[in-house]
Amino acid sequence: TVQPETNQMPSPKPLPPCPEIPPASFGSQMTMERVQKENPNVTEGGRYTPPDCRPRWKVAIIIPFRHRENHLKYWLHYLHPILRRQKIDYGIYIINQLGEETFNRAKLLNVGYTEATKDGEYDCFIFSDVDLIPMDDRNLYHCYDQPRHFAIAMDKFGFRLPYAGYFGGVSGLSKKQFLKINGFPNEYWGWGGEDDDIYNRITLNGMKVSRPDVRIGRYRMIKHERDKHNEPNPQRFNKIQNTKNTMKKDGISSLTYRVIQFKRYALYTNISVEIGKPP
Ligand code: UDH
Ligand code: NGS
Repeated sequence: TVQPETNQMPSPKPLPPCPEIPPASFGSQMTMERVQKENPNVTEGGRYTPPDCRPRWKVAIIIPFRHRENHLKYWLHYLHPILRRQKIDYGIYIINQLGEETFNRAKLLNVGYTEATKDGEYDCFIFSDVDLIPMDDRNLYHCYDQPRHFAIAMDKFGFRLPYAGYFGGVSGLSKKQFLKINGFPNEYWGWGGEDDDIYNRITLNGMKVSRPDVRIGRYRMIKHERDKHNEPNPQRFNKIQNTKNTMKKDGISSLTYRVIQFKRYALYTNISVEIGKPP
């Protein structure tokens, strides 16, 4: 009789049991190397153009940024594949506020518009927070005949608009729409109100906000603590009452800043800027 073959190899250690609660979906385990491997057709600076058709839009995606490296890895991991599937031509621009002065989201977005315009022939600008991940591929990242609000149903608001005039999170304007409202305000230092000011600019200039269906405009926000140096701005309530008077002077027409570093990485272009401090 034939003896059963004996295994000469030491028997492999059994795998440990899987954790009862699976690891957090936005932990710290994502790496840029992995995202790069997943997106081989994205070219230097985070640019992409579909290989098989003529894109209808050239979209600059602009992200206001400071000290959110971990969020950025996840944003790139989720967004590059979604954007590729949407068959648009796009480039990713991270606008990094240098120093530790009060954060100024809207001014960084103005910088992003200006720098992207110098870098490529974009006709559409999408402004996205670094911690917002769309959940539905049908939420199309291009421009519309009215300024677009994309992030209309965030998980933290129970997948509903928090108020009718909400324009925060992710929004998009064509070049023409952006210039019509003189861009965004530069004078909102700290948290809050700048998105409401932009909403006012849009309606005061005879436009209205376009939005996707509430079932499509769903987002997950990566949970985080309040950032340092971005405290709620106590002037915000007064300022949003005055958009009509301030928008003509304060905007893309009055923007000043200094680029300290312009660097193309594999998955995005990083522009580090000095934008000053509150008066
Ligand atoms: N941002 C940075 N760094 C900062 C501040 C803001 O990168 O230090 C950017 C980032 O893209 C962020 C966006 O600006 O997504 C908007 O930031 P925000 O602070 O206005 O908005 P968010 O809703 O946080 O992310 C509000 C405070 C939440 C406190 C929750 C406590 N549990
Ligand atoms: C409003 C803020 C907006 C902000 C929105 C959602 O009250 O800037 O809440 O905030 N406007 C003013 O403060 C005037 S959130 O819940 O995401 O922190 O976008």
